Amino acid sequence: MGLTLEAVAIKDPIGDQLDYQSAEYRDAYSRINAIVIEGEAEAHSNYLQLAELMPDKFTEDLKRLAKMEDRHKKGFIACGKNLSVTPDMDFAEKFFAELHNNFQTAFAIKDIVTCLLIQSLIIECFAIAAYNIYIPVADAFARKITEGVVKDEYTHLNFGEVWLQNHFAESKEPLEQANRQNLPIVWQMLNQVEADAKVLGMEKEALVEDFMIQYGESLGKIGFNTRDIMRMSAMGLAG
Ligand code: Y39
Ligand code: FE
Ligand code: FE
Ligand code: FE
Repeated sequence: MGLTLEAVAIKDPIGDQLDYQSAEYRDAYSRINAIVIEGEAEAHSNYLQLAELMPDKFTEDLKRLAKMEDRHKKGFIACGKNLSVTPDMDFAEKFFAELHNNFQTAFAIKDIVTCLLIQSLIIECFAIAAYNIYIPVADAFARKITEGVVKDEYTHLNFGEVWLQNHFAESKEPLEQANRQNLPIVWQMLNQVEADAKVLGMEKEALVEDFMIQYGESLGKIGFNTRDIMRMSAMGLAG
């Protein structure tokens, strides 16, 4: 009895209806898959750049995180190949351009707080939300890969949380400023992929909800109060 109920609960009704071989699915996948591959590649290089900025005692950790991102990228490339999809990398590069530029600008002035906010908080929370929403509707091959990846992303998020928590007093203002500049970009990015995500069985509302929960929880761990969290996590989120 209990077993039957559980089996029903984990079977996703949307997942069952998806035709992973349809032209529509594969077309949408060519963009979402590219975004994830590009995101993982940029995350790899962002952690290597953070290793340059941060004190030596973090170098080993950051290189380990970078290596994980490189592995993630390879996993998602395999997911695209498995569906015979060619990822639209031009689209993906443009998709990340604004966040990428902001990270590079912060790196150039050795602004660790902004770099961590962009990569370890915003991008990791975006990844965690997207991967958690994707897993129940993914094809069996991609599901397995994504389940392994999402565990790592929590480790990456934790790295940023711990450092920012330990430097909260001096990071509070710059974090609010960097949040104001970068969070609206994420909501715009989400709007750009809303239609493609839906074809893959992922609803924008679910992505927003998951992101907000994850990001809010992180801001809380770092030291922000509930009022700050509400204000910060809705920044730039239009209806
Ligand atoms: O740290 C990481 O591994 C993050 C780079 C990966 C970003 C993944 C971005 C996912 C956005 C997908 C949007 C689908 C609706
Ligand atoms: Fe990753
Ligand atoms: Fe990540
Ligand atoms: Fe990551």
